[in-house]
Amino acid sequence: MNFVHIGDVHFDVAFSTISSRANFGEERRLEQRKGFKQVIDFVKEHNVEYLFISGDLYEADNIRKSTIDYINNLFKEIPNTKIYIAPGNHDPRTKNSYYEIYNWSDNVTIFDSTVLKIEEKDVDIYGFGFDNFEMRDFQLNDIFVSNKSKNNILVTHGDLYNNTNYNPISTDVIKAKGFDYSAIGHIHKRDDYYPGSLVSLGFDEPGEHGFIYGELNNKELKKEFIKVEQKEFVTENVDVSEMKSNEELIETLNNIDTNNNFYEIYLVGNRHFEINVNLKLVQNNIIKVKDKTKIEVVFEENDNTIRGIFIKLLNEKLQSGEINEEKYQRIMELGLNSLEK
Ligand SMILES: [Mn+2]
Repeated sequence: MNFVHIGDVHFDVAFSTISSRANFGEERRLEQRKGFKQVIDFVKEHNVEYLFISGDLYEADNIRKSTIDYINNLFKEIPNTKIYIAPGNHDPRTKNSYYEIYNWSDNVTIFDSTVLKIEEKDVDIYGFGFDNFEMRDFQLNDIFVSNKSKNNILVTHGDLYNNTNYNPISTDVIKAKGFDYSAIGHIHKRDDYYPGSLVSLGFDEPGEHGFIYGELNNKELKKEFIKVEQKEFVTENVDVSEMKSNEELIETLNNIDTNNNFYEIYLVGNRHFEINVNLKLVQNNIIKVKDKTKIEVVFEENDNTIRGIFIKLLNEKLQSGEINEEKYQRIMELGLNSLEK
């Protein structure tokens, strides 16, 4: 048998933290649609028998019916593929959720919090998901693979690495159960269990994103990661130590080859001018600029001018822990600016 495993699409997520630049959220939502369509096209092309969606397919708070229609119409385009959805903590199968009230395509099965075992010709599928925004029911403990000679697959949404309220399940328990493949969702970074988010949701999800294609025959698993075409998120440092003005800084930012990706810039080093970056003057692919520079303070130990005494006092306050680094930097800049006027 063959399958595609996707997780954490988060359709209609607000993208609130990174939508300060015009149309960014809208553009990203289009990428979610495009990425999902790429999955369906792949399923068609490779005659994929099973599509496993391991939760957080959409954001319950923001999801629009038009998006559900979009998803379901694509499901209808692959009538020979069996689709199994394990709802997650962002799209739980609550009483008034779309999982309950919507008329889904015939090829779709949606799990709830009770473990369901589905016996197909060449695979047994065990699945369960969230019926509320939190879940600590430990259903995995009660699952026992009944036919060990058959292919066995687990489909669920949960936290493998932390004891949270999001279906905490451990890799040890999963390994002991003897599944041939575990299709899990929740963590957005890809590893052996998680395919990661289908489309990256921000700068904390750098690099390539996509889905898993697997073939499982006589308990022999072959799987590969399939990249989904999308703009990637990149974080880069720009050292301002040698720069003399905002203009020079903005020129430097505009000369970065962002190669159609989204950039977040950390300004680092010692600054010699007051940093004030007007994003309107910066290329569109740079979404955020964070100032992490430090002010360079040159002074002599025996400097007994007001400036020297001010610096010494402030250094003492930092060393004694009376003020933190951030406060130190701010007071130092304000103080030196006013003393040097
Ligand atoms: Mn989740």
